[in-house]
Amino acid sequence: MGNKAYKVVITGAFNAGKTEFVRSASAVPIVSTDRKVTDERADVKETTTVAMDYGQATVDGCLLHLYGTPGQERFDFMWDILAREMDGFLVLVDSTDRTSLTVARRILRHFKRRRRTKWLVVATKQDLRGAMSLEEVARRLRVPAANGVVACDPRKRARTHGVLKQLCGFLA
Ligand SMILES: Nc1nc2c(ncn2[C@@H]2O[C@H](COP(=O)(O)OP(=O)(O)O)[C@@H](O)[C@H]2O)c(=O)[nH]1
Ligand SMILES: [Mg+2]
Repeated sequence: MGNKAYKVVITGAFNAGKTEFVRSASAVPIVSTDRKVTDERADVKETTTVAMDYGQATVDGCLLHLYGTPGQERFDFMWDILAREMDGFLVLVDSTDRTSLTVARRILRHFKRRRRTKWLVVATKQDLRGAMSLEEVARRLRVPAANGVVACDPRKRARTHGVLKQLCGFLA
């Protein structure tokens, strides 16, 4: 008996919306490790994830353990720790930040190599001016069209749960 539980990693570059995603999706208060940004990116946002975000969501009867990663590569030692035993992962992409796609591509490759598992690319900030289309995100990430890129405002629970549902459909 009992529901299935899965470990899902939420990754992506700095400022893509990973912490917001875990926060809005989670049914419990998240465990967060945001600290003051100390480098030149302090003008982009005040705090950044240095170890992980943790939250839990129940979607389609599955309990999902959500682990958000740091985006900055100097904290990438955490990536492999968080990737252990994962059942699936999401790569979040800030649709307004074309320069972040190089890092996003590297992150996608890194996590794909860690474990053969299901993954989705999630394009955030589609509501903002200058956002890339989903097709452009896919092209720049070199993701096959069949794999698809889904749009999501990570601040909205209905949307984050929609994305998790889609991932769960692959996991089940
Ligand atoms: N307008 C808008 N803002 C977003 C969206 N997704 C994330 N943000 C904002 O982008 C900023 C960075 O989000 P955060 O979760 O801290 O990014 P992280 O570095 O990936 O953890 C926050 O101020 C979010 O509210 C979106 O879809 N639309
Ligand atoms: Mg964060």
